[in-house]
Amino acid sequence: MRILVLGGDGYLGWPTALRFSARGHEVGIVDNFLRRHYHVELGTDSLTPIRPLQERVRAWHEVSGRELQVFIGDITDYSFLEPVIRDFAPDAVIHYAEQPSAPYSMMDRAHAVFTQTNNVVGTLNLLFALRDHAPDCHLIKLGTMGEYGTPNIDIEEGFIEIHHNGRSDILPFPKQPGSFYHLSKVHDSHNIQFACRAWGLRCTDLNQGVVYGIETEETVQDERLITRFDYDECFRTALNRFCVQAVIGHPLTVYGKGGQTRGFLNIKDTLQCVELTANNPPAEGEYRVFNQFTEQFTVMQLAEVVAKAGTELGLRTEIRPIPDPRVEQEEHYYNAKHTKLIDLGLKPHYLSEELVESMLRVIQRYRDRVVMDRIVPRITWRPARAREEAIA
Ligand code: NAD
Ligand code: USQ
Repeated sequence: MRILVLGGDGYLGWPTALRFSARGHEVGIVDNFLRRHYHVELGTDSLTPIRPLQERVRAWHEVSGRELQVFIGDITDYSFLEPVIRDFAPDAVIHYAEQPSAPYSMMDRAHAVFTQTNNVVGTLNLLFALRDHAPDCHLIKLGTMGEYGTPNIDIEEGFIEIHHNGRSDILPFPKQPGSFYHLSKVHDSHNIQFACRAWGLRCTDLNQGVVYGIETEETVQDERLITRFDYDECFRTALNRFCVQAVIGHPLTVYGKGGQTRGFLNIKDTLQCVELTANNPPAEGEYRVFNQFTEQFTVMQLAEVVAKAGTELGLRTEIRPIPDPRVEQEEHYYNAKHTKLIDLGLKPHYLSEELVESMLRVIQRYRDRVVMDRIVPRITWRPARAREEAIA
């Protein structure tokens, strides 16, 4: 297949590009280095020393003998994106190229507007480019489990059967997202579903849970192929962050009661899920949704696994809950279906103490790179007045 990875310089996009290239597909990467730019803006950096994209691509060629095509540009710029889609003529586009952080989107008005403009306009541009230049292409879009929020009923995979006043229909599952970032994904989902209905495009919306992990089969082949790994308050995910905190001796920052439950998956399973999806495309005009995670945990359970693994390695790890900077339920019902990818053959890598220990060992190699004053959260969901009242 000819596979275009939008956001191919990112945490998930880079290993995904390598995976498909290793399998013999023709792979193109699109990125505008926005992710690298956010870290310059915030004074943070990847724990792992990632190389410039061109150097990574050369290293992959040395290791594998395979070429990756690179397109540097912004997908919100249609004059850039349109010729890329037309000339590359992809069989599948894997779309990771969005601003992925909830806290970043909650910093202030400008960051909320930027997040929604970048994400919604980029996806809209892509839909038009596919309609006009690659209408049979399979769009594999990274959405998020956070689109659903935390309702007090079971979460279905995208759709729910509703009985109302004696009639019934299968309708999109209700969405109650918890940040302007998560909302951008809901807006994308609506636009994509409409484009499938109106223009006959085919799309899989992958509602992915929180990803953890550093290494994949391809990235371990050469240090220059390592993917980024973040631990700061903005661009981290919970488990990755707790692992870095354990290594540097910082108390694990469980927010609030720690009963927040989410779906989680190993980065290796992100690649497996995307590959299974690409190998099993939907029909023309079909919009389908897969819930992409392998296990549910509360945040406190994650912290406990990290604390245990840290103790095994002789680290002094302490869990110290801090007031939740977000507006979210700190204890709640959560039961989300996730059978469609299993039905396609997903073989999960489950979370274990051994796996966390192996992450801690990799992190120990780079511990001198940690920017210590970027651990404690400063971004809050509440407006300044509400914060002052809460403190009083
Ligand atoms: P990332 O920031 O590392 O990767 C996104 C990449 O897209 C970056 O390299 C960035 O430079 C690029 N990009 C952003 N906007 C662009 C634009 N307008 N034009 C061109 N390139 C652009 O993030 P990630 O963690 O790899 O996440 C990838 C995708 O998966 C995101 O859409 C995210 O919302 C989604 N997702 C991530 C997770 C997770 O836990 N990491 C979980 C669920 C969903
Ligand atoms: N949390 C803590 N302590 C921390 C960091 C986070 O308790 O130090 C809590 C948060 O309050 C939240 C939960 O852990 O309840 C998950 O937070 P997170 O930062 O790991 O993940 P989140 O902000 O939800 O976003 C991440 C990715 C995003 C993706 C989403 C999937 O950054 O791109 O969409 O996971 S999901 O959560 O399923 O929506």
